[in-house]
Amino acid sequence: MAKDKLRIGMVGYGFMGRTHSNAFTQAPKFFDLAREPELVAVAARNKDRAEEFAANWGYGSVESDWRALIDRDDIDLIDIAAPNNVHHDIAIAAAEAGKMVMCEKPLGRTAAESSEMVAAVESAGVPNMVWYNYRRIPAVTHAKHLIDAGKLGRIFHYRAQFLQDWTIAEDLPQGGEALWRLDVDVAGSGVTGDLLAHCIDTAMWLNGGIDTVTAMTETFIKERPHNLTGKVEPVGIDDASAFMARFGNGSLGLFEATRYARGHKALYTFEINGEHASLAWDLHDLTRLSMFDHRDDGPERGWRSIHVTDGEHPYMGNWWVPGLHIGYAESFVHQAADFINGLDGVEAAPTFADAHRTDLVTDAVLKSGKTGQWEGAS
Ligand code: SOE
Repeated sequence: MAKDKLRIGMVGYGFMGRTHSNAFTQAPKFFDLAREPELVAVAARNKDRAEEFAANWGYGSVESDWRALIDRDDIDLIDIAAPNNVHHDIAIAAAEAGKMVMCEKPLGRTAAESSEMVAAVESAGVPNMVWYNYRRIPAVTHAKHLIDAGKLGRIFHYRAQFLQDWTIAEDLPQGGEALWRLDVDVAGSGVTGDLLAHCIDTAMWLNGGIDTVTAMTETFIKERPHNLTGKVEPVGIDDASAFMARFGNGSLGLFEATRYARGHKALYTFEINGEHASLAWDLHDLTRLSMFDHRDDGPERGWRSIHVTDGEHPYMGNWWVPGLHIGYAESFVHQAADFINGLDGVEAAPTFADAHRTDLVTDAVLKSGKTGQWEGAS
């Protein structure tokens, strides 16, 4: 029997537009989905680029204004893969039009923005989700299962880093298509909203809510030419951000993100230490989960490296044969599959409300970076 369609309208054609489009294309080939995703239309201001993108990914048509996409009655889901400054208006308009909404992270530039977005999807009663994709790397999902099964016991410590090095050059401009992440008006913040938000989302998923934080933030390059104005303008984003946190379960957190760690391209790592066991994960070796279990026999006790590629590991039974890898792109495929299969009952997280809680923490980090005080984060 033919499945009902899930008709998708995509806003944006950049890096994230590609990861999301690939996810909707691959998901039905590997997962048994409740509905069949269909790439109906893409909206973006640059019509030529949008047409090229649509032809490559198989979208049926192109709109040059996202409002036109929302007005269409042949679209069920609006997927926002555009820069952060437009998430708020698009998500609210989509929800008010009764569309399902998926949004790239961070949900808002601020928690105030995302709280309005949560109110809009909740009052419209539309399914919603934010693309915090790293939760769905099988090794990370496996960590969640081990923690939830109580294998670690009481948790004492959580630490995470997200290190990059692509903005070190002083003459790198800010603003415009590829560089909007450096423009505070568009991005909302620097590494706090872009990179720490991932670490915070995973941390709260694995280890529960964060109550308070104390942070330091720094902008190393204070002025950069702006691609849109042609002038040298002050830089408003944080280039590096580090914070300590107290989790609701009593454990202590240590987080760091920077775009100034020469040699690191996307080194996202986390470690969690409990009374019985510890887990560690590294995005550059993403199929492996390291585990130390103190309950192992003494002479054999040590860090083991679990190759999370077996059929019984999360998501892996849907891919190739045991031992063969999947990667970054597939975390988005899993997210698309979980969203679609969650439509008929089970809510697939992170919802807008979950992602708003991450924005509350990033707001508190940025505030503490200025005040030098501990700040409430929930
Ligand atoms: C920034 O370079 C970036 O692309 C983030 O925006 C993504 O969310 C992250 O997953 C990889 O790095």
